[in-house]
Amino acid sequence: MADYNHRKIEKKWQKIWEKSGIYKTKEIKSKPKYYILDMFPYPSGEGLHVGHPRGYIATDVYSRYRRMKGFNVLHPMGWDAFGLPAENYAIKHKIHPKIAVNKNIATYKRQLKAIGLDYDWSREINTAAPNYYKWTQWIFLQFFKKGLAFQSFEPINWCPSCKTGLALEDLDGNLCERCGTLVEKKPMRQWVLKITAYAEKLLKDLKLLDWPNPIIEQQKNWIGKSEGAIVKFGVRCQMSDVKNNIEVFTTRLDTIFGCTYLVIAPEHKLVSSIIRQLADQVSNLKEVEKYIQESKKKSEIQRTDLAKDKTGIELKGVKAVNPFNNEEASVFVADYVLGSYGTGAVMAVPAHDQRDFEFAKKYNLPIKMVICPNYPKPICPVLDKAYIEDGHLVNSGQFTSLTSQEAREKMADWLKKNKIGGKTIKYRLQDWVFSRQRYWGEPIPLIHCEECGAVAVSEKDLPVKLPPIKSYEPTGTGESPLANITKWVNVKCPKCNGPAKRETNTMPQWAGSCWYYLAYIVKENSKFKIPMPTGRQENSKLLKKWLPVDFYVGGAEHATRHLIYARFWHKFLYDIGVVPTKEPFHKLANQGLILAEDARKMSKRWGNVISPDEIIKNYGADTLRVYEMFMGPFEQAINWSADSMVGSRRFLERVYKLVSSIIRQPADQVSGVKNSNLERLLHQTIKKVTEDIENFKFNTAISALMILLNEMEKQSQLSIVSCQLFLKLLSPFAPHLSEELWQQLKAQSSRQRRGSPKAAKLKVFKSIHEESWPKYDKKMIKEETYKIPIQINGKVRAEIEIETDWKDEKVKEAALANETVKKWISGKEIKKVIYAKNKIVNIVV
Ligand code: ANZ
Ligand code: ZN
Repeated sequence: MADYNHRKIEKKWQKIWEKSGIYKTKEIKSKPKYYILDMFPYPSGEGLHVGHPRGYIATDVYSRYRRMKGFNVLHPMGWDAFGLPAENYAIKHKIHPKIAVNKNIATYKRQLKAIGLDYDWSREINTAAPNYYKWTQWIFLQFFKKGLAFQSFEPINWCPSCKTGLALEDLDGNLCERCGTLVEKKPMRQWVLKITAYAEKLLKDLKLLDWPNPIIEQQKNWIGKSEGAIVKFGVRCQMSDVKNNIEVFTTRLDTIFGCTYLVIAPEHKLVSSIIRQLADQVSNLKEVEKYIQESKKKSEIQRTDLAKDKTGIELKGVKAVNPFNNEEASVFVADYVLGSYGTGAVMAVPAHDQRDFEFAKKYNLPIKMVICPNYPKPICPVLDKAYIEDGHLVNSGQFTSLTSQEAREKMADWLKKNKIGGKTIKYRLQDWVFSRQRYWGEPIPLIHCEECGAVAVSEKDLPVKLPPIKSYEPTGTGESPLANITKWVNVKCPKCNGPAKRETNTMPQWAGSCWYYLAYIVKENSKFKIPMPTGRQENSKLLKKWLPVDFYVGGAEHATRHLIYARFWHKFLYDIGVVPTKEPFHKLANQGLILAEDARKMSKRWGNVISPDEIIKNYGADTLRVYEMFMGPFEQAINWSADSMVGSRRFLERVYKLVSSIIRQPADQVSGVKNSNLERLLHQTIKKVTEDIENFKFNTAISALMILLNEMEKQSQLSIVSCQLFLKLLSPFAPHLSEELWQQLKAQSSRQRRGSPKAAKLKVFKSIHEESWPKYDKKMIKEETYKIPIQINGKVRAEIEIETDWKDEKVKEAALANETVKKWISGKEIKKVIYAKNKIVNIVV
């Protein structure tokens, strides 16, 4: 018998599948749709390693399964080609990013195809292609027109190595997420998207989603909703009365009678304005200014680190007035308070907040307890740390004796009545810094005119193409390299026709991935037909049909970046009437990492990278696929193991050998062989594999197939039908081998039926992947009936036969109806019938 020649088989079927277009998604009305999506890769220069395709293989298995179940499946793939990773790679290797990216795409595509993934390549997209980014720019313009894209001059995070401004989401602590460099604060002009306008919707609609809990939690924390109050403190100086107020944000208004000082963030506008207005009254002005300078060097993470010693400096000569009791409190500038959160100022309550407690101890500030844990005996303990729980109020004027909860309500009402504050909600989420001072991104389609300000490029002039350029390295001046191309920069104002300049910043790398799942749906003849808000009906029908993405699979590292950004864009597009659903991705799963055999991340640096090319060449794509699905639970990280990989290869070799032996048998020997035990196992396996695939438990699905194979190998004779069922179950995992054997079996069985080898020639090619998914027979999966004993008053008197799925009542009835039992109990009163499941029935008379 010829050996299992994976190379020949895999090449052959990949060609035939491509030619016959079986994976192309057609707009079939009669079938229900299923949209399954992978997080698309940015094509890096190294190509794929064996860890990358774990998720792609999983969606491939799932989409094949769904197709066989009768769904019209959309399973597309594309390239996230703009952005820093691609550009940094290009700079390092001194290749123009466009050339580098295209080369890398070619490599990725070849590798993905070699794995036998069932993508509909006619819908392939590339975020860096002008026909694609035309629409990225178009969506940006819609934000702009609604006032949700605006210019800001606030200091932002700047990576001195990548030479660009970054969004909060691009940081890893206080390091640049891309290159690990410590970021700085730099004031500069930038475009910002008002994602905070969607904070509440982003939070609320999480409950519509079927996502893993950890991701939901991360999104909640990132949005960071806080319900609290704003309070205005008056400002008083020794010599003059001031009109200034200090507004603080607090979640613990109930503690306000314990406020003994105020803290303002060093970057707060109020600090500079107090210094300006009251310079002569702040006695330690020099020191204060020095402190402010120092704090600029620290990152937010350093500043808010709970373990770090807190520093600050008093504004001597300035006092704040607590509106609740008119008491004076000193005012500090301290960098543990952030300018970017709340109001940038805090009422410090050392008795009930740990940071304030430590600060108060250090600077010898009064600690006043106002929440008592020992109510109704208001004996407050001596504190060695802050008491941070709720309790009852003490020393709090008219509010004394209320619970914390009641006090927060009543005090907020009081503030509102006196017009000095009230309830408010704050979010941690910050607006999205959306401009980059880099070359390799979508140009922001705006024009600056001295007369008209920032003006949108006319929609008919989109895309604003990224001009070809020789020197694309970042300048570091805060300007993008595009600023140097005067020919491109100088244009006429679309409004007044006067001289104007193009915006030279580009969009961040996350822009293109905010709508790519829509692009796959509306791609037609290499154009994208995004429906205009005013409605191009035929296109919105497509979006209506395919949205939302039913199942989205990718890495958990995107929890608070891509998945927040894309939800934000989608919600905006929903509000302007472009998309029909509130959320883009209904169900989500995250694959675990595949680590190297040494348990480290696969990386060039460690020299432990395994390429799928090698595995496919030596063992086959089907082996790679089966192994990656079998290696362990899908969401868990796991080490690569060459030995186990070879085990998967053995499994496929055994399948090949067994089915080949059936194919070679004379026809009359394989037909009509029935074996009830094997058939039962077959149906049990259909049930198990079906349920496991549904639940992304691929490893246990494959082990069920292994058990079935063991049994099949033991049979002296096997029916073609059982082989066919086996192959169908295996086909999502090992599509090439299953197809090869399936087609051979088909030829064999039609020879049998028609008796002529000629008739066996197939006229129309029908792939196993277009066959229907096997159904199990409920009756078949039951174990045979079995016997249990019946005791009467402690002695075994009879035996009955029962079936596994009988309910307890039915077993008891059967016991009482037994002829022997009837004799023993006739004329007696039955006191109790006890059934010990699957073991024994006890009758007490
Ligand atoms: C007084 C107080 C008393 C507070 C108390 C807490 C406990 P979350 O829940 O995270 O929203 N805060 C407000 N703005 C701040 C800023 N810009 N930088 C640092 N801290 C700030 O936290 C809100 C609480 O964090 C607020 O409530 C405020 O301290 C502080 F027993 O006000 B609290
Ligand atoms: Zn960087």
